[in-house]
Amino acid sequence: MKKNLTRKIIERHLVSGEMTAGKEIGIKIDQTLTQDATGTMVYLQFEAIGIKRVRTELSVSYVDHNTIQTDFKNPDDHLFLQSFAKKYGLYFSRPGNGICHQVHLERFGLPGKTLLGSDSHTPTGGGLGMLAIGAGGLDIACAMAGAPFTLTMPKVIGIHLTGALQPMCSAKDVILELLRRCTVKNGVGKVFEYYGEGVKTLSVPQRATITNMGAELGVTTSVFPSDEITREWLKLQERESGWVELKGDEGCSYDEIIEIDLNKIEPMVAQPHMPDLVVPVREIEGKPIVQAAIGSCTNSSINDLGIAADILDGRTVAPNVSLGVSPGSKQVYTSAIEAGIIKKLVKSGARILESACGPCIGMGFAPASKGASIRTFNRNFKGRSGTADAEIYLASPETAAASALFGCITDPRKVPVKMTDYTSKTEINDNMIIPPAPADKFDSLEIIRGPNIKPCPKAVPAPAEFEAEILIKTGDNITTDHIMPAGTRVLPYRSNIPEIAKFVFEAVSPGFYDRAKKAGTGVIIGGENYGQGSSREHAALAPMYLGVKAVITKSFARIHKANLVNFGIAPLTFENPADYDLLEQGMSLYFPSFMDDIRNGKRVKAVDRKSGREFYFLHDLEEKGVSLIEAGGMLNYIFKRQNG
Ligand code: MIC
Ligand code: SF4
Repeated sequence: MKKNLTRKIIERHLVSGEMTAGKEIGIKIDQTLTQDATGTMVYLQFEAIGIKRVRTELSVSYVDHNTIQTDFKNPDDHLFLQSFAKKYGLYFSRPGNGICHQVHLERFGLPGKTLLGSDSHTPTGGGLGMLAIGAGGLDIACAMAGAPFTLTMPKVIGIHLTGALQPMCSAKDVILELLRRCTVKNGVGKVFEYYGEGVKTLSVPQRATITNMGAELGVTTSVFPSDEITREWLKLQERESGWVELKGDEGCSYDEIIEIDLNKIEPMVAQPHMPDLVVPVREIEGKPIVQAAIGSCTNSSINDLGIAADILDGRTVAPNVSLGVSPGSKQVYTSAIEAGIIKKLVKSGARILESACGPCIGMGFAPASKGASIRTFNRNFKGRSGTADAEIYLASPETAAASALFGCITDPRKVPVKMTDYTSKTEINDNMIIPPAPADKFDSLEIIRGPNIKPCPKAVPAPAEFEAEILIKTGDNITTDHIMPAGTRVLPYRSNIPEIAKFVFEAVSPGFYDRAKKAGTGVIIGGENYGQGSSREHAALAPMYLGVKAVITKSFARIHKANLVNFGIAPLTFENPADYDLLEQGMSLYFPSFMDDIRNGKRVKAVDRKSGREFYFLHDLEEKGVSLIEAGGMLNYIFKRQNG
C-alpha cells in the first residue's frame, strides 16, 4: 500500500490502536518540549507521578513566555524550572535564548521524530519533517514518564503546492490563504501534509511558518517532507548527521486534496479579531496603524528580520508608528547583528525587544487605545495584546515593514526589495542551553521552589449524580485566551491555581469567579469550536478547581477537550442542537445518573427541575477517557493504578 508521510511516521511510532481515521491510537513520543508558562505545572505533575528521570530520547525546558520579571514570581519560576531540568534529565534553555519553537527547530528537531509540546505551536517542527503535536501539560508529563500519547487517528489532507512565491509574497501569505479558505474551525481531527513541486521552493523556516500557524486551523499538526533543503538547513545548524529523507510514496492517497499555486499567492492580512478573517492586503490598504511588530514563533527567523531591514534600510519608520522587533532566538539575534540587519532596523527607528514571545502573549508593547497594530504573529484574539479595544492585524514581515514605513496598511509590492538569503551568517553557540546532570547525581540535587509555586490541585472523583448551576453561556469560537487570559497581570500566577482561578472568564463574564465559588458545582455552556487556540491546561485546571463538572458545547477544539478530560471535566455536546437556545446562565441542571450514563453509553441525561424539561447530551469518550472522568482526572487515575 502506498503511504503518505503522516501515516509512515505514525506507523513507526504506533503503540496501540488501529490506524483508521477517527479511531483512538497511542504513539511513542521521542521528544518533548515545554515553555515556562505551561512548564511549571508540567513539572509539578511529573514530580507527583514519582519518576526520577525523563524516559524520552530528549526533553527540553524553555523559558520564553514570561520574562518580564516585575517581581519575584517570575524569576522564582525560572529557578524552579532550571533546577528541575538538571535533576530530572532535561536540557534547559535559559531566558534570552529564544522562543521555544524557533530554538527547537534550530538545535533539536529531527525529521521523522515525534515531538509533544505543552504549547499549541509545537507543530512548527513539522517544517523539519517531524510529527510535532501540541498538547496539555499533563499529557507532556505522562510522555516524559514514557507513556504513549493518545490521540484520534487523523484524516490526512494533502496540500499540493505548485509554482513559486512571487517577490514580496511570503510563506505567511500561504498559511493566511489557507485560513481564509478553511477557517479556524474545520481542522479538528486532521493533519495537513504538504507535498508537490512547490515544496522545493520553500526554506525550512518558511515551511515552519506554515506548519506553525496550522495551529490556528485547529489541525492536529502539519508536516513537510524532509528533502535536500532540510539537509542543507541541518548542515547550517551543524546537525547534518540527523538528516533522513522522508516523503509520502509517489501516488499515495489523501483524504482530501487542497491545491495551492504559489505563483498566485499575494500579500494577505487577517483582520480583527480572528486569524481566519483574511483578505488580500490591497483590499484594506491605507488603514492607519499605530504600531507594527515583527517576531513571534511564526515569523522571527533571520530572513524575516532581514527582509524587514531591507525594506526599511535608509528610511525612517512613520511618525505615527512604533515598530517592535523580537528576534526569534539568540542565534537569529547574533546572526542578525553580524549581517548588519539589526543596525539597519535600529537606524530606521525600530525598537529591538527581547528574544522571547513578548507582545505576542501580551507581555508589553501593548497598542494605544483603539489603536491598530499590524503583527507578524499568529493570533489576534480580542484583548490578547493587552489593550481591550485594540485592533490587531496579522501579516507577513514584508507587509508589516512596509506598513510601518508608510504608517498605514500597505501592500509590500509597492516597496520591492531584492530578497537576500541571510542564512549563511548563522552563528552556532549553545552556551545558553544547560545540559542535565548525570542520573547518579539525582539525590544530591535540590529543587528551588519559590513561595508562589503551589502544588497542582487534584480533582475529586466524579459524583454519581449532581445539581449544577450554568455559570456562563458563550457563543462560538471561544478561545482559551477568553477562558484563562494571559498577559502581564495573569501569567505570573501560572504556578498558583488558587490565584489564577480568579481570572477565569474575566473579560467575557465579570463575576464568573464569585458565581462559581457561590454555586460550588457548575457547568459551562459553549458554542462551536469551544477552547480553540492555546494549549494552556489552566483553562481546564482552573475551572476544575472552581467546581466545573461538565462543559456542554456544539463542538470542541482538540487540545482543550483533552485537557478537560485530563482534569476530570466531562466534555459533552448537544444531542439536539436546538437545546442550546433553551439553556441560560443561572439555570440549574440536575444530572440524576451522571457517572452511570458516562460509563454505560454515550448519552448523559440532565433535568431542569423547575420546568421538568429533560435534556440529553452526548460524549464520545473511549475507555480511557471514561476512566479519567470516573477517577477525577489523570493524576488520580495514575495514583489509583500505582496503588493497585
Ligand atoms: C499562546 O500562544 O497562546 C501560548 C501562550 O503560547 C500558549 C501556551 C500558554 O498559554 O502558555 C499556546 O499556544 O499553547
Ligand atoms: Fe510564544 Fe506567541 Fe508563539 Fe505562543 S504564539 S509560543 S506566545 S510566540
